[in-house]
Amino acid sequence: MSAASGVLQAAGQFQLQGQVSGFEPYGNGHINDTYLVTCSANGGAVRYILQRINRHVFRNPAAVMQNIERVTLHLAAMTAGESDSARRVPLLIPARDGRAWHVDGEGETWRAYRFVDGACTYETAQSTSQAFQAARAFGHFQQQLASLPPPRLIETIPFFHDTPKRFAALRQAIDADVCNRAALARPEIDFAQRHESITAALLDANLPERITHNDTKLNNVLFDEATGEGICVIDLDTVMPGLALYDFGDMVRTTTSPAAEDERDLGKVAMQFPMFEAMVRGYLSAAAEFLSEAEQNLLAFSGKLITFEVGIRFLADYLAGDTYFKMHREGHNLDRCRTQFKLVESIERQEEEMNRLVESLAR
Ligand code: ADP
Ligand code: GN1
Ligand code: MG
Repeated sequence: MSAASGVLQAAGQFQLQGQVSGFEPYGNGHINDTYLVTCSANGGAVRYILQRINRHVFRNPAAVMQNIERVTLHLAAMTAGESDSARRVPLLIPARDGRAWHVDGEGETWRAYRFVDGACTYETAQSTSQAFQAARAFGHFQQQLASLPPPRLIETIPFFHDTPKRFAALRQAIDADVCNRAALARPEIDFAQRHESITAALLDANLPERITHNDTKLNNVLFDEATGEGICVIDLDTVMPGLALYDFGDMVRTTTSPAAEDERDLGKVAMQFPMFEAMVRGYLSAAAEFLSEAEQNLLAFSGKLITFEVGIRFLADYLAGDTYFKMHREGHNLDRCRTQFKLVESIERQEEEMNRLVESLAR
């Protein structure tokens, strides 16, 4: 079957309105295959997001979907009655058999979401108010999920933010050096090794387990085009038990620098203090009510650690032959690693000042 007919066939398995009139690849995600599907219904067009889950990354796609089904139903119940409630949660469209997902003849897992109209994503923050909005949206998300009834969500990728384990995986990739690339990444390998001592700090801090998003890239928030509000948190594959600071840290990584994640001009990469300040304010506006003092004290550090962690993941993938993250050019993962490490350095230079700011804003 051609790729296109696979997409069309999968689309046909969901309870979409009208007839499918077209589809196109959509978004900039590194993991799943995402399509914008358009249907013609009642003389108009209705859009959907259709996704094929990456089963190399998610070994148990049914578990991913069970989590997402529970989480989206809970969020929908929490937001019912709010203005614009249907646009505040990515709502799953059931398959024709009534299930929340569809497995095709090749064993691929598909899901469909209602498209949130009048909203957009950004790769880098365009203003401090956007940074505030993104951080507030993720803080609100954590706050809403604090009341999810048991059982515990399934860990869709075990040890996802276990930085020491990520470091061990990097070490393995360096030792194996299957593509003979270690010599091309000497400065990055040295940088990683110099920072090994920070890897265990969050795990050792005895912080409370919460339900967290775990992939809080700026482009996983939809912003309302009219108001700029961070209206909807998307990309729920990794919502699972975690630390609040995994989410805050990844926001620092993707929201405070004006440069894209794969920028080659490292002179453009920097932790911009006003963006950080807006993020802390936005996050605390939703999360202060449940965050412990220990969590608040580590907000700035989490930005450094998660940026480092994602950097070593890019580096390990480069050394292992680019098997995990989608790539669009030669050396893409090494470029991504370099921007992460540059940002770690920038955070290091400002960490004390960042800590002082947090102290002045926290309870
Ligand atoms: P990935 O896991 O590959 O990052 P995402 O779930 O983040 O995939 O989706 C990729 C992109 O598709 C997002 O960045 C966003 O632009 C768009 N998108 C995803 N879900 C929706 C939705 N329900 N409504 C509108 N746009 C969406
Ligand atoms: C991946 O799916 P996406 O593009 O939102 C990755 C994140 C990384 C990120 C780096 C499941 O996120 O962990 O931080 O790329 N997702 C997974 O850009 O590994
Ligand atoms: Mg995404």
